[in-house]
Amino acid sequence: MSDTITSDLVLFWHRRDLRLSDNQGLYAAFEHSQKVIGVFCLDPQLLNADDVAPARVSYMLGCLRELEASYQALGSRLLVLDGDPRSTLPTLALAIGASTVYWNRDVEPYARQRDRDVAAELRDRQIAIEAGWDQLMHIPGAIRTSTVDNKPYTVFTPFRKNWSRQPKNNPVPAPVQAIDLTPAELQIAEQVGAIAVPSDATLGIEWDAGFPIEPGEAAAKARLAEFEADAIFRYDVDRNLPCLSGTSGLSPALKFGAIGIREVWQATCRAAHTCRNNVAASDGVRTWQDELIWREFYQTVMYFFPELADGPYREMWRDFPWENDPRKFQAWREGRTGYPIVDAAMRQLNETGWMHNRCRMIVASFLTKDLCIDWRWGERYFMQRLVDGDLSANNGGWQWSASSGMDPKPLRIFNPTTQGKKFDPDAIYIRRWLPELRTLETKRIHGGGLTPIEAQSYGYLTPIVDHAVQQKRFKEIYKQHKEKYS
Ligand code: FAD
Ligand code: FO1
Repeated sequence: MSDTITSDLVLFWHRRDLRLSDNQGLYAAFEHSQKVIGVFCLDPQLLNADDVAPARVSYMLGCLRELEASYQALGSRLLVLDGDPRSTLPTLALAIGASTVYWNRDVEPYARQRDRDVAAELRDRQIAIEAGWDQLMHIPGAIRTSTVDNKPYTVFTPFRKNWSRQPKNNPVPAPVQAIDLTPAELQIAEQVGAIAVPSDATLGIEWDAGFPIEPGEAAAKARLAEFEADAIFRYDVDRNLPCLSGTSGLSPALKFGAIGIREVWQATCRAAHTCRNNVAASDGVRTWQDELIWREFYQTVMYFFPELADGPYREMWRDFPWENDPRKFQAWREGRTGYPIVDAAMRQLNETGWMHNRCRMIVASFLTKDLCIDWRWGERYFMQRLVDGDLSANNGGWQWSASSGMDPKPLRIFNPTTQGKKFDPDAIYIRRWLPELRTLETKRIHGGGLTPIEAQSYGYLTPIVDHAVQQKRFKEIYKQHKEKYS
C-alpha cells in the first residue's frame, strides 16, 4: 500500500470483475483510500437484451451475493443500483460525495460506449475517473505485429508467440479492511436508490443450476486448485472427450471475473514447474495455457475490430446465401436432428446452460454447413442459453466454425458421425443426454442413422438431413458464391 492513502470516499464500479482478490482496479482504489465502497448497476440494457441467458444472470447474481458478503467482512459494503448506469451511478456518486469512481475496462463495444457516457456524466459533476485494465494478461495494444507496422494481430499463432514472450504480472492481493459509509451517507445512498443484491426471483430469473460450479470467488478458486492438482496434466487428451470432466469448468468465472486471470495464469506456471520432467503432463499444461491465450486473442480482436460483433469478418460471407429454414433451426435448438452427438450436445446446453467445447464445434459446424443456417442464429441461441456466454469467445467460436472469421482455413466441415465415433467412442456422453438411446448398441448409435421403424421404436428420430449430400451441396454453394469474389 502507498503512503498517500486518503480518507476520500471512493466508489469501485464492478461489472465483470466480481471478486476482491487479483483485481487491479480495486487494488488501485485501495491504494488511494481505505474508504472504498463497491457498486454494481443492474443495467436494463443488458438484463433485458434478447440474448440474455437465465443461467448466466443467475450465476452473476450468485457472484454478487458472495461479493456483498465479502465487502461486509472488510467493513465496507456493496451498493446495487437498479437502472441505467449513465444516470444512476453519477447521481449516487454526487449525492454521497465520492471523489473518484474506479473501474476496470472492457473490450466489448457496448461497454466502451457505456463507459464513455458514464465518464462524461461524472466529469460534468467534477468527479474523477480512474479506469484501467484487469481482465486480460496483456492489454489490447500490448501485443502488436512488429515495431515496423505495429498493427494488431488477426491470426492466432503469431499472436500467441508474441504474447508468450511478454513478461507477466503477478496477482495483486485482496484488500483486508475498509471503512464503511457513515449512517448519514448510507441514508443518502438509499434515498437515491441503492439496494441490496436482489434474489433471482426478484429479477424474474428461474434457473435451477445445472452447471456444476457454484457461483463466486471462493468456488472459482477451489475449482482452479482442484484442476491444477490433477486434470490439467491430462488436459491435451481429456479435453476432447465430452464424457469426462477433463476441462476446468472455469468459463463462467472467467466471464464474470469471479477469478482473476493473473491468478489463473500463475496456477498454470506452478503446474508447468511441477511437471517439468514429464513430457506428456507438460503438454497438458501447455495446451490449457493455449486456451487462455485464445481467450485473450478473441477479446483483443474484439477490441480492435468491433465490427466482428455485427457479422462476418470475411467479405464473401456478408451476403452468403444461407437457407435459414426455421423448422431445421428449431430441430437443432431442441436436439432433434437425428444425429446423436449433435442432439446430445444441444440437450446438454438446454438442460445445464453449458456445453463441452468439442461439442460446441460439432453443433456449430452442423448448423452452418449441414443445415445451411446463418451462424449468427446459432451465436444468438448460444448467448440465450450459455452460463459462460461471452461476446468475444462466442463470436470467435462461431466465426471459426462458420469459416467467416480470421481463421486462415478457407472451409471447415465436420462430419458429425465421425466426430461422435472419435470423441465419444463408447457413446457414454450420447447416452447420458439421450436417455432414449440407452439400450441401443454403441455401434448402432454411431452407425449414421436408424431406419424410421427402428428410430420410432427407440423414441428417437431419423436424421433430418443426409450429411454426405449436404456437405456436397454446401461445397457447391460455397464455390459458386466465392466466384463472385474472385
Ligand atoms: P477449458 O477448456 O478449461 O479452458 C479454460 C478457459 O479458457 C475457458 O474457461 C475459457 O475462458 C478459455 N477458453 C477455452 N477455449 C476457448 C476458446 N476456444 N475461445 C476462447 N476462450 C477459450 N467460451 C466462452 O467462455 N464463452 C462463450 O460464449 C463461448 N462460446 C463458444 C462458441 C463456440 C461455437 C465455440 C466453438 C466455442 C465457444 N467458447 C466459448 C469456447 C469454449 O468452448 C469454452 O470456453 C469452454 O468450453 C469452456 O469450458 P471450460 O471452462 O471447461 O474450458
Ligand atoms: N454488467 C453490469 O454492469 N450490469 C448488469 O446488469 C449486467 C448483466 C449481465 C447479464 C448477462 C451478461 O452476460 C453479462 C452481464 N453483465 C452486467 C456483465 C457485462 O458483461 C459487462 O457489463 C460488459 O462490460 C458489458 O459489455
